[in-house]
Amino acid sequence: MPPNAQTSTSTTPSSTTTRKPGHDLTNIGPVEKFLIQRTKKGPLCAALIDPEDFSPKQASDTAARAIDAGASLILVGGSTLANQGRLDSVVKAIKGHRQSHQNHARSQVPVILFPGNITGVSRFADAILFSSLLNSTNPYFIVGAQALGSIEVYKSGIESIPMAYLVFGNSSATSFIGQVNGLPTSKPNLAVIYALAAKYLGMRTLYLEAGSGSGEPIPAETIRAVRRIYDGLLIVGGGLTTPEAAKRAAKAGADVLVIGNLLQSFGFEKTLRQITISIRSQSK
Ligand code: 1GP
Repeated sequence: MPPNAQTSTSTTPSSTTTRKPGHDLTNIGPVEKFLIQRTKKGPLCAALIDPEDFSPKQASDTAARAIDAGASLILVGGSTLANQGRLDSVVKAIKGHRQSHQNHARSQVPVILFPGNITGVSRFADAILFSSLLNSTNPYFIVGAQALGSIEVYKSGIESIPMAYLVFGNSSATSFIGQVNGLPTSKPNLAVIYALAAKYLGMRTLYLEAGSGSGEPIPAETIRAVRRIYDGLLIVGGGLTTPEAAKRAAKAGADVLVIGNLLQSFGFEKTLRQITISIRSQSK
């Protein structure tokens, strides 16, 4: 952590600050390494907790149940999150539960921020998907929020994973809030040119987002087309609620499948377990 990280009120990092893994452009941090190594063996399932939908206790219980059902990472965030204190409480609850548990699998699972705005930063997380919403029409979501939020990331010392975020369609909360020019699901070539831009800009992770609760997950054809030209970590989410849909996405080349909405349904573990088993069958 940088000197005076927790006490400084300055927004200017000290020039004498020692470099830490998360701040070094040439150094990939431990969480990203973990993801790269694990996804080399096969696709992973991420459980997405939106602090707007869960109390800290519900979040930690849900995360624990998701891990027991086979989730390999926990994402925390949402597009309408306004209360950073709530985010801190949720992240702490999930990590506290995880660390106090004897179950080795649970204690190994990283808790990663998936921010929709500057309120999405918590120093208690293991890493942050530091993302740019490349197909937003508003520069705030491409780089403005990132500049405003960057100092909190710096001060916290948490690992930053550079990510391009691409949103499909125009009817999700994410597309509305992020003011996106939604990518058409039926035009894989448009996704491909954005994915190439992400690659050439050095973004090591790419998230194809259909929108939470979408009735139309990202088509396999689009994932396949992007996979052909993008060799970084490929995350896919939105509307993945069945083992069949998850398997299609994994088979098409997704490295990480994000499951959000499903976690709010009673007895979600059964379906989540089927999902994690079905994507494991795509092991490389
Ligand atoms: C939303 O991609 C994620 O940002 C997850 O989508 O809630 O539909 O699973 P669901």
